[in-house]
Amino acid sequence: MHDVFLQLGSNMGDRKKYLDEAISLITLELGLINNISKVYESTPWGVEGQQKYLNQILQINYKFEPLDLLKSILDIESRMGRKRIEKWGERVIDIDIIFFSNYIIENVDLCIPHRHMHQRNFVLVPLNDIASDYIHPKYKITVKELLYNCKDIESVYEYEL
Ligand code: PH2
Ligand code: MG
Ligand code: MG
Repeated sequence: MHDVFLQLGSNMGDRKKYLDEAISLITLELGLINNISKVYESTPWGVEGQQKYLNQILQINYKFEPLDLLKSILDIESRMGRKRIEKWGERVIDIDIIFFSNYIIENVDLCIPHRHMHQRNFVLVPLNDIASDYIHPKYKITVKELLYNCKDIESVYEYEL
């Protein structure tokens, strides 16, 4: 079994409903959820003029390999109505692989651990909720230390349900 951390993001329509729908599909189709962070709201990182994001991190047990997971995630995103029009465009759902056990994979289609995770509070804050002592396989420091070192100045707020 692989220990996988996924990040959910939504910044269109009923954002909380989309996070919950993704959680149901992931549980049914990918693997049991071990742990789940609180939901956080933040301004879109790297783009202007979009609705705020809700983000949440899940830890799941996954049986297969990274490319299988990527394929299933893209399939869930498209069934949930995600349209890919431009990079960092608004989306009903984004599901990103943050860690896949201690794998390090760096190619054009897939980068694990997530390429930018250590530079973004919207990833590190929820991840720190459930995996503060987890060690980044490439940088060899914990999530807690990544968060402490992170230069991102954007605030991430706990979302009141
Ligand atoms: N995802 C992006 C770009 N910017 N900003 C926030 N706050 N949350 C996200 O999930 C996010 C983003 C591209 O995937
Ligand atoms: Mg993303
Ligand atoms: Mg994505």
